[in-house]
Amino acid sequence: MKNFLETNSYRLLKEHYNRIKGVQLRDLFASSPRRFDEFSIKFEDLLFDYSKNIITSETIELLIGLAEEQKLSEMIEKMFSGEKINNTENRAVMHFALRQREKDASVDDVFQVRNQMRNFVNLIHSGDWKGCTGETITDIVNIGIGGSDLGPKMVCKALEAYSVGNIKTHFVSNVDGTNIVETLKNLNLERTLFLISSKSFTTQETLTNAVTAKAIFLEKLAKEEKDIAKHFVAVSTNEKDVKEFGIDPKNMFVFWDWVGGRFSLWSSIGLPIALQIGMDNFEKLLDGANAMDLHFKNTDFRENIPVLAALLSLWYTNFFNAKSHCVIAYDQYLEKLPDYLQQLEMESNGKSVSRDGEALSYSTSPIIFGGVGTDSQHSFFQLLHQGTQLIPVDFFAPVNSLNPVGNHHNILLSNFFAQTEALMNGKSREEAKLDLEQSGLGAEEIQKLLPHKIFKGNRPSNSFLYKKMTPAVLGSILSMCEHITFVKGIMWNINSFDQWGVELGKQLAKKILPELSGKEKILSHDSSRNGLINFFKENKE
Ligand code: G6Q
Repeated sequence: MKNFLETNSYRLLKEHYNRIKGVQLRDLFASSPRRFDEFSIKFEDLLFDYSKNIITSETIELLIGLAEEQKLSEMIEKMFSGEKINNTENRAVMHFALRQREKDASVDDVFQVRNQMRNFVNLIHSGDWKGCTGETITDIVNIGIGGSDLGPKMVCKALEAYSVGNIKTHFVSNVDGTNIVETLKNLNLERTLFLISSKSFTTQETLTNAVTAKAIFLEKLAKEEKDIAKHFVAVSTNEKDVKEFGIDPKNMFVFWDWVGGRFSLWSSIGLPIALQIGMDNFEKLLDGANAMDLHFKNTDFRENIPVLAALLSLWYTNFFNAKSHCVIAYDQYLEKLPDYLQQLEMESNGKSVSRDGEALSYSTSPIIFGGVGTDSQHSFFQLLHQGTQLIPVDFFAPVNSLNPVGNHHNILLSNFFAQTEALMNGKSREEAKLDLEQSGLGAEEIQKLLPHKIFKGNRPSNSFLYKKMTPAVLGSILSMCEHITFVKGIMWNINSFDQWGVELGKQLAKKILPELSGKEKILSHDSSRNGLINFFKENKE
């Protein structure tokens, strides 16, 4: 692996880019009736259509050449064989092992913990697990942040339709007291179970919320300290601190340092998911992910969905100079997908030094943003269609709705199909002029309005269409996204599995915290920080 700007493939791609950059997608479609067949892949219940990208078959060949020069196959092999490819933390990267079938297991412990999860979920669902007043549990409050929050929260939302019994999951992540206070306001503590989810069990936000939850519980409900065992369980790698917090290690679900936080929803961090949808559905989620793992590991790059999607993203980032990447779900169940992908991609690939610590002279992760269709259409799509930047878009949509009502789903999907067409084809000057003429406007008015009505088009998109939202389909989609992130990291020669960038702010906050108490004026920082802190102190009620 090297600086890919120095590869032969990069040079060839650059020349190819100069030839192809002005090509219009409309013309590519007009000249090849088989374009969709050529640039789409079916994988189980999922269809990946990447035909609306500014590419030809030569582009794909050259991008694959680049992947080969960057030794992508070797790195895939290394990850799946458990090598310590997270080089700055000296750790293996084995989230795939969490979803392997037992017969192929790389790590036996995974199945012990999964059994422990199954027993626990069964106890909660059967009502055999009782709170300290003898009530059964109906509400699960997950206290965690970052990777210990975003994945499970997104999946719980996405698979809401598969909920079993009357279990409701709630998520508290922010250290802003409003988050926990508002969450607990309408809950009956007698029926509430707190999951303290923290890989390290040292995260300030999570521990602050956990201590508050425990204090509220002790004040309002518990008669004695041992009642805690009936309402608090922990998901962590840190047994010592879990014990110290007062949680019985029997009620602790472990995972391992080879699972990165943002890749951990498949581990016991997924306990809120399993509690909401049941262990059988949770295992279907794992199976769907495993199927995609095998596809990624064993399929030729020309037919490999994560590899192709990653290379296309790189094509826009490093050749078309795209700075962002948009994700739109025409599926209300995926409303939290953009938040989750934001962490997955931006925390993993938001790096500016190589694996060996050398400063990079090329762009890495684009800014990920997005939302659900059709809401986003009425919000920021204006910029996608007529803004000055090229922003590739990934669309996700189900063929079948889990909530068929009236004509909603056809209306929804017609918008999805229409948006991808509008982005691609745009509206030419002639077409816009004709529209205005047909609306009966005079020549002067048309002249004035015309520039505002033109859509340049030629804006690329991928479409991911799946039969319907199921645990297995979701598992495949998420595993695909993880592998896309991994492939980009390899291409850019960065370590996608650390996140040192989040440390500095944390350290500074620790220094500032004691300064916020007491009356004395703060003069030790720059004038802005002093001014802000002193304004805070003077006005604090
Ligand atoms: C994710 C990151 C980060 C982490 C949180 C919570 O990949 O590592 O988002 O998940 O900082 O960490 P703990 O689970 O240790 O509390």
